[in-house]
Amino acid sequence: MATERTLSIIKPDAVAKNAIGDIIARFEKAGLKVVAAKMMHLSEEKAGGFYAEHKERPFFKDLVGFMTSGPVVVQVLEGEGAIAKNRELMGATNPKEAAPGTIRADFAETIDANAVHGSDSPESAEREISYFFGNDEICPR
Ligand code: RTP
Ligand code: MG
Repeated sequence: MATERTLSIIKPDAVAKNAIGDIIARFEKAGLKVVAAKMMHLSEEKAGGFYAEHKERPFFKDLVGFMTSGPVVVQVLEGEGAIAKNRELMGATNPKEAAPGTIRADFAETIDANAVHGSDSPESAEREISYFFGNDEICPR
């Protein structure tokens, strides 16, 4: 499998729980490398643009409200099959359906406050990485 990059966000609920380190440790233990990272408090515009694909969905307003409710940690993860591997570590969108041992099963409470985001395809990964990081902010390793 090819080396890939994916965008990961530790969402406001997980940051508020002091789970940043535990979550990043799971990525690293699974062989993913952090090649870019920053903490930021998203504006409505930045969060809305990020989730533009969901603009017409009934949960869009709540999603943007939640993503702007506190700081997030945004990172680029690199590794073999990084996109699928990250989605596997995250678990299902709804934490109640997430497999035991996944990040969402262990750190998330609800489908709204579900601890992490991960790109879902190579196309989204490319768009999402460049939405948050310039090339000079990514450190190949
Ligand atoms: P994400 O984009 O955050 O990694 O999550 P995902 O791919 O697993 O889920 P997606 O379908 O892209 O939805 C984005 C986020 O919107 C919220 N959501 N709420 N109330 C609902 O039915 C509903 N569906 C989705 C979740 O917080 C989800 O992470
Ligand atoms: Mg998604």
